[in-house]
Amino acid sequence: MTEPIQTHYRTCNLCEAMCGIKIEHRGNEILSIKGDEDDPFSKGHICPKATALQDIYEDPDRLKYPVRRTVDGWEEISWDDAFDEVVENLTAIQAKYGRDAVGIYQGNPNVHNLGTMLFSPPFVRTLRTKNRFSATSSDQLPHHFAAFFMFGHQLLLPVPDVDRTDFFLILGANPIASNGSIMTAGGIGNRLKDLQRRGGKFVVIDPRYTETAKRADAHHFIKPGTDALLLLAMICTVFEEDLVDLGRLEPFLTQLDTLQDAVKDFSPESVASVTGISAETIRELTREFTNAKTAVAYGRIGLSTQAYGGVCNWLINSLNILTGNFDEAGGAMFTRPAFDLVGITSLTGQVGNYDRWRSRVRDLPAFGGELPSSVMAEEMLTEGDGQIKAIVTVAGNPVLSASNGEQLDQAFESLDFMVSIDIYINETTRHANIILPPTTGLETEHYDLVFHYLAIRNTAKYSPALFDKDDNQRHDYEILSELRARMDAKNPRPTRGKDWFKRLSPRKFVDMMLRTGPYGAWLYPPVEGQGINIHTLDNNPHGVDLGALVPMLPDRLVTDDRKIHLAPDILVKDLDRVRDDLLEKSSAQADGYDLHLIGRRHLRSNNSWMHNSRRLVRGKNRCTVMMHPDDAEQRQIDSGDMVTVKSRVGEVYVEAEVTDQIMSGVVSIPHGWGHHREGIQMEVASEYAGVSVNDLTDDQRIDQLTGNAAFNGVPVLIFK
Ligand SMILES: Nc1nc2c(c(=O)[nH]1)N[C@H]1C(S)=C(S)[C@@H](COP(=O)(O)OP(=O)(O)OC[C@H]3O[C@@H](n4cnc5c(=O)[nH]c(N)nc54)[C@H](O)[C@@H]3O)O[C@H]1N2
Ligand SMILES: Nc1nc2c(c(=O)[nH]1)N[C@H]1C(S)=C(S)[C@@H](COP(=O)(O)OP(=O)(O)OC[C@H]3O[C@@H](n4cnc5c(=O)[nH]c(N)nc54)[C@H](O)[C@@H]3O)O[C@H]1N2
Ligand code: SF4
Ligand SMILES: [Mo]
Repeated sequence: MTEPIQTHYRTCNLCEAMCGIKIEHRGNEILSIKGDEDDPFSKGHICPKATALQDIYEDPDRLKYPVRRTVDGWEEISWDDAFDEVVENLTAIQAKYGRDAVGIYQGNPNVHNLGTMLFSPPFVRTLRTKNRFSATSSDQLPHHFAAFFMFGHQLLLPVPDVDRTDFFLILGANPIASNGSIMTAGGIGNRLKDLQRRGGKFVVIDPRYTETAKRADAHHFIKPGTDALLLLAMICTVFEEDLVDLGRLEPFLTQLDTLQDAVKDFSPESVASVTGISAETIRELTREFTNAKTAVAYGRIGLSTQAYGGVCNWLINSLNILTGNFDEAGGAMFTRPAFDLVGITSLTGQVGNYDRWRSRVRDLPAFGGELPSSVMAEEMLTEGDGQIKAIVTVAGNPVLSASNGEQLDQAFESLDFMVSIDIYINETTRHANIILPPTTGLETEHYDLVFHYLAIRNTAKYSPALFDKDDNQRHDYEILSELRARMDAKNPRPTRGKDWFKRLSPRKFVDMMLRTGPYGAWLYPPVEGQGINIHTLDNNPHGVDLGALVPMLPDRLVTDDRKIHLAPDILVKDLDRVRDDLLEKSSAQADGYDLHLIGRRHLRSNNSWMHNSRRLVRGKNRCTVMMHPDDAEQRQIDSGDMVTVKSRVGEVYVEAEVTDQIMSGVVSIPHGWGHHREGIQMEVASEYAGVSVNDLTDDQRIDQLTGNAAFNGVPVLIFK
């Protein structure tokens, strides 16, 4: 008898948009993946990547059992042997060289995975190493940095209230391609259309005329890495033209005068030529922003992965605050999620930290318990006490995603031992001695711990696993738990007291946090007279809508004085660097590196790891270097020509795409490609290899303040 067709509802966990999806399947056979019209948040929206969940599930290249690298290639081994070998090596290396000799790198899918979100922290603590790294310092670290110093908690990230704003200023983000980031808003395209339909406007500031810019009411090209100046000039104008409107926030703000003083020299006239935006445009933009009934400035990757990311994020918050657009409907707002990570960590004091230790080689401060990903290679390659001799990577592919990938290749190769928890043998994991492959996607249960808390509405949704795992498979959290237990057993001083982790499954954990959270059983009854617990979510497979964002201040603040700090010293001081580098140094570049490199994302791609889905990668080559016709003509380059792009650290040979949709002087290559490297086992990805832009980005180019990678604005030269 054939099995019946069944329907399963869940949340797509590939990007931050948290789209509800509806999967029809017969047993283990997937028949269709569509948008879930009944999901109260995403309302049926999906993108082409959702269907690739099927490709990942069925991918013959995906590892299903642990493998060990030998001189004759990879061999399958048992879980028990794999765990033994990993723990033996890690403990031996720590015993011989000290705890910091083992490093760990956690990649992006960790934050899209309930199990790793809950079970990584105890595992990391068990390693007791200072050499912790993650994709955070290649991404949103500057947001955390600004939040920590302004609001007292690194996780207090404001999100733009897109559904209610009248004026949306987007800097360095391309949500039509990325589907939004630190702004979880399924179907962002429709939300932007609604904004325009209700008479609102959105304006994009970007060195490229992006998919989002094309739909905007206005777009302004900006020279890469100069947004801090634009924001300073806007704030300067707000003060100069008396446009400050603190509203409700006035009693819980400090350092207004310091901020005014800090920005006073940055007139629109003084920054116009450097940013490429005229003084008149900057003033007009500021007036439009302040005159709008509600407005919100929002910046993402373009601003946080540049040399002044910390300052940019501080200034964006400040602009919103000064104009009455903070913690108010239509402005930048904080969320109140059902699993309230910020609430709990505010109570326990885990609000973040800065400079508790420094990196050994470059002396860069740790933030939030992690060192910058840009120092990872040198910590492995530079000999001496404290050198990293072994590394654990969890759901990360730094060879393609962190700066100076070729150096990372060498660094991983030089290690005594490496273990990767990953589903593929890819550019990074090919260096591992052992790979421990978890379940993924449709085989896992899901509650979006991180993205509910970055969402533009308060919602909650739990998805059970669609497919049972095979007996031989392990979930990420089971792998982490087992490693932790075995490491602890070998440790003369085990990390005691955390053993409740052993007894709590992710589902029970979520239930406990929901019950004690802001909508929990006895505190707030929003659903049919009952508070939320896991059963509420079981009974609402499309998700539960908990309403629009609400004002949260001053209660949510965690600064000592319960006030917003508008001008933290450390950020104000960094303006010297902005001034010196951008206004005082000549912009002429040494060594002929006369173009500035930026990145880009494509709707059908997701960082480095989804290129093994044929339906996503097929079609026209997307891994091209975009350049302006004037720059191309000077170098006698035509579209389709193969060209060499060279930076201080490396070079790539790539197809040129000549287009006036990029600012002259700027070129763009997407990240996540470069699957030509030897030894990877991803057949489709290898066929569509492309080149890695991170073979050009420079590990020495960081935001000196936060340590975040400065991928954008890298000086390069191009020739045919
Ligand atoms: N030049 C440039 N570089 C960039 C960026 C840029 O804009 N420009 N963007 C940066 C940003 S924002 C980010 S977030 C980083 C991402 O950087 P990384 O996180 O290092 O890279 P990913 O490509 O996301 O790699 C994810 C890895 O996780 C594995 N994986 C997928 N699902 C699972 C799972 O369920 N469990 C486990 N254990 N493994 C899994 C994949 O096989 C892959 O190896 O890249 C950064 N790099
Ligand atoms: N389809 C798809 N979706 C994704 C991802 C993906 O790889 N593919 N990755 C996910 C991840 S991990 C993240 S973090 C988010 C990121 O989400 P977004 O931040 O929206 O990502 P991008 O599309 O890289 O947009 C960054 C924009 O900044 C511009 N830019 C570059 N340099 C500068 C600059 O100096 N100033 C200004 N003003 N702009 C600049 C670029 O031209 C680009 O348009 O996307 C997520 N969603
Ligand atoms: S937008 Fe993101 S969450 Fe929505 S379907 Fe696409 S990948 Fe999944
Ligand atoms: Mo990211």
